[in-house]
Amino acid sequence: MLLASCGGGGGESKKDSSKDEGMKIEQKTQEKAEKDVPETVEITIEGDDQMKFNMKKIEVYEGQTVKLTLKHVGKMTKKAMGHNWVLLAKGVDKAAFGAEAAGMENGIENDHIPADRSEDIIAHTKLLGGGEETTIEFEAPEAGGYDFMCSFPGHYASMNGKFIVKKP
Ligand SMILES: [Cu+2]
Repeated sequence: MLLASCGGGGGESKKDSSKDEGMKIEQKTQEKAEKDVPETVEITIEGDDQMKFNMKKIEVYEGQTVKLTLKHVGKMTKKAMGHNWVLLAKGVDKAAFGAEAAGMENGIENDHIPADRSEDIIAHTKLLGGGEETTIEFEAPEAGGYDFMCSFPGHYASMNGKFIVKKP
């Protein structure tokens, strides 16, 4: 009787430990997948004198450090054809933001970034004229789809795209 109860108990504990092992293996696989994502991702996006970005979609992973370089490959001045790169927070109305940024006073001096909209902006560059470039660094936000745009007056309608953040 003693033996039987002992065996039963042993069997039960064996079952439990194999369950644990299964969970551990699953966890390890997840950790490994995350490690395969580089800590930093470098992106270069160009704006030109035709009021265009050279990419419509940027993809990164959640939590990655994004090193983004904006290059103005045109020749026109900042006043005539300025470009910036603005990443809007989730759910921010692109058109409303663009209109506000365009209509602001002293826009050129303030990179066409409205001071009171900082909560609606994840990251942004300064405003560039032809031949200039700038690099910013920021952490990729939580997974999802975001909008990026140039907030120079009249540009957001053609200079915009999707910033996709994927789960590792
Ligand atoms: Cu622009």
